[in-house]
Amino acid sequence: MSAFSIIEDFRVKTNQAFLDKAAVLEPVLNRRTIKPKYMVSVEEDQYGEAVVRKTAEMWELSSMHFRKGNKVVFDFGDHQVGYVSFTAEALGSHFDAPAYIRLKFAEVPAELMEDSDAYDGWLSKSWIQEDVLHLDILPYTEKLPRRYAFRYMQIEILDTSPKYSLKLSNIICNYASAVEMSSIEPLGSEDEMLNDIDRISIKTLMDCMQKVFEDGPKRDRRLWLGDFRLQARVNYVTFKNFDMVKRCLYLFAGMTFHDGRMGACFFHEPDLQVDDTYLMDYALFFCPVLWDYYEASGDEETLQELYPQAVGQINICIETMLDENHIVIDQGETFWCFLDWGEGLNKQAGAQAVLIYAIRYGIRLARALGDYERVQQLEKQMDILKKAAVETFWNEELGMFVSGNERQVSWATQVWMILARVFNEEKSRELILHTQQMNPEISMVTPYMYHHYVDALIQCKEEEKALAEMKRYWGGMIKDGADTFWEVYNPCNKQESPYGCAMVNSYCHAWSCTPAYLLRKFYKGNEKFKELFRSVDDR
Ligand code: RAM
Repeated sequence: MSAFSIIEDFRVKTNQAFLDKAAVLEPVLNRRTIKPKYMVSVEEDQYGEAVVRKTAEMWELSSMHFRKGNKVVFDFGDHQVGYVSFTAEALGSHFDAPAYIRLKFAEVPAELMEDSDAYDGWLSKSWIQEDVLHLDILPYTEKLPRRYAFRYMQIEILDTSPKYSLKLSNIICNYASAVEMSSIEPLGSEDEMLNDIDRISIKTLMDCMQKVFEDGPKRDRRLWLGDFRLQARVNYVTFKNFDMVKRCLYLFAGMTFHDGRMGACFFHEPDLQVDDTYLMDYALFFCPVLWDYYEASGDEETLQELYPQAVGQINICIETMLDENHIVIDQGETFWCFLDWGEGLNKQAGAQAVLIYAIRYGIRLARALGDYERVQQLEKQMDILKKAAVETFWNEELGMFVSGNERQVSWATQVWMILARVFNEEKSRELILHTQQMNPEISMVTPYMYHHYVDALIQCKEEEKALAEMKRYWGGMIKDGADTFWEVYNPCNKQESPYGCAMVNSYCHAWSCTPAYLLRKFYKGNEKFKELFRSVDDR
């Protein structure tokens, strides 16, 4: 199902002072020169999986000559985000025709086996990272103007001429990120799998931290509120780059829909623009993002300035999105609330739960500012919404919450009702265990939703199970070759894509970086999990 929103005559409300604050906080990116590690071949095995084999060392490149039909794949050894350059020379009697080459950049090897002409998804094909170049004069150092996200770079020689062959050298990626990973202390677990999961999570976040918290450096390369909330949480236990969070908060607050609703997504280039997409859950997340930021940074000025807009998102939902029974009105198949990319997922009950969840943070914000009238009002609203949620969505017979007219049972609905604390801890625990047992057909397909599931398990004091699920899911991605964590991962369907074709899936996606947060916040330093971590003396 294609999911986007286009508003003709889109009107925005701008707070220039906020946008100016955000502009001043634009980071200067750190740059590093990265060279490929070696050359490889990528071929399909009998199961259709990509198999990578090392074919040559980089020093061997100086004696290689490439002609029409030749392909060479450079492996940079890890995921990179940056600007690539290389030098091409002609060897032979005369350089009598331009060199004609095709470049392909891939985050995972499977992308190199795909034929972009066969792409039939609903997102723009322009996200596929390939380019065709004519090199008119050789020797020449090509500095590719586009930023790529990749580990593998393939150069295919479409043509030279019978009179010359190509020699390639100086292949370089100028890596860019707003942060440095070397500043982060390793997790230090006895369990190597957890160390890997943590390290890859942090690498994923680092590659997404550019001029804003990008959702993915391959695609969409922009700031989404839902992704931002999770990225900021991981950032507080790792890079601690408060300025970038502050910048992104002020961007969302600095330009909204004309009626004050916050956009789901923000474009920071070529100029600052809020997207004409409103997602109820994402807008509500402005409350937890602001609270988390205040809690981590102690920046009261920002809290004060942005508080009205944060609680404003709650008010807008209460005033415009509920029916007379205090239930969120289901907007069906339109792109109105996200939750997850699962096919056919009904969002109604989940949206109700996110509203309750956001109110909890609204209360914290109001308390921190001494706005007790608002605290009371929000507490009252929360009780009404919880009661309505149980009355409308709880199905005693099934022992689970249902959603929408079709009374659909999904994982997302249960998880969000738990995170909303609609039930007490014991009943929530029963619910999550029962959900595991029943395994509803409408499952979870993104690391984003899996994060909330693991978070719900932790909230129900099922930390061992949470850890096991984290290892199974994120560990599964590692076993499947992840250098950075992916946008979509369905262990039962590796070709799963919300976009109708996996070629535009992103394989370094910010919302999948949360294990570093969960591990560092809930497990490290926790007595119960002491044996998972090496003591300081052992290091
Ligand atoms: C996709 C991206 C992004 C997400 C939105 C809802 O475009 O994956 O990360 O937040 O969907």
